[in-house]
Amino acid sequence: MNLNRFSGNPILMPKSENAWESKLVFNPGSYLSGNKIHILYRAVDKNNISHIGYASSIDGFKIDERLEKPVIISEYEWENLGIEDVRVNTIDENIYITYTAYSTNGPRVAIAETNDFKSYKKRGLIGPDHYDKDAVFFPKRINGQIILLHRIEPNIQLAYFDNLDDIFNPPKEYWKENMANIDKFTLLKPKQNWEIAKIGAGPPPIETDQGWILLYHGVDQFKVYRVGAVLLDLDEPQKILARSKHPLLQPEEWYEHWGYVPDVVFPTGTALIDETLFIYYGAADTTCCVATININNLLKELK
Ligand code: BMA
Repeated sequence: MNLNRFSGNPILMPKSENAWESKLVFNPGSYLSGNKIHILYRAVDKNNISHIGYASSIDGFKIDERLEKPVIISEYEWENLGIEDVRVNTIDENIYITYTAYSTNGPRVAIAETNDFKSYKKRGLIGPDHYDKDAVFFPKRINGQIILLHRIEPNIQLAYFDNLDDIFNPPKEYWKENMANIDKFTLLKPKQNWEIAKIGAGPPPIETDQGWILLYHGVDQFKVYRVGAVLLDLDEPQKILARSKHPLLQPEEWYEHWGYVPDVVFPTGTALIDETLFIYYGAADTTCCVATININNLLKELK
């Protein structure tokens, strides 16, 4: 099973005229709304600080709009080393952006909200006070609960919330108890050689009639990043129904081999248009790319 890379990749490259995105642009989150795909990408300046830029596409391939200024920048102490790796989520029909907030404490998970991709309201850190990344929400409640995927190395974990407000202000001992019982909350561990070092969730899971498709990245012992997929039960997402034995995508093209961090494909966004699943990914931590697959073929292959 292989994804079909767009022949015009990369779709976004660094822009030397804009200092904030002059060095690297990669790991694009995406969100389909009406007939437009909103793309929020990580942009790195000469001082290695990350900001978030905005672009959009109608057909999924061609970039129709790209803003000259970043839309999310570092403002607070807890993100003073930059804002990285956005995922665009739906929670209770509203749009929430999860990102890695980097500071001298290391990476933490943070969240912001938007309803128009023009203004963004930061809601601060969520998640445990621990090295944590790759946070993404299921796009709808399951059995009444809001479910977060996140990554305490090397595995992918789940966290359950009854109310929206509990995400921002969890009950006092919430994360302490969660971390103390981390095995219970572990969804997925590395399995194959190509993902043996660590794994992390990609875009928000995609709902199908046969289960949730979760795309993830897997890292091998040589730090090569590839894309894997699992199928999770619709009502009990901690149940794994199928898992890719081989990667769906691995570094093969020049733009995936060559760059600031060579041999990386890092999926962070999707858009499902009819049966075509568009997958947005960062290549070699340097550019943004897109690949597609027919969703029914992906399901068939997974099973
Ligand atoms: C991870 C993150 C990603 C990056 C990947 C590969 O830790 O920093 O943004 O794409 O490493 O370098």
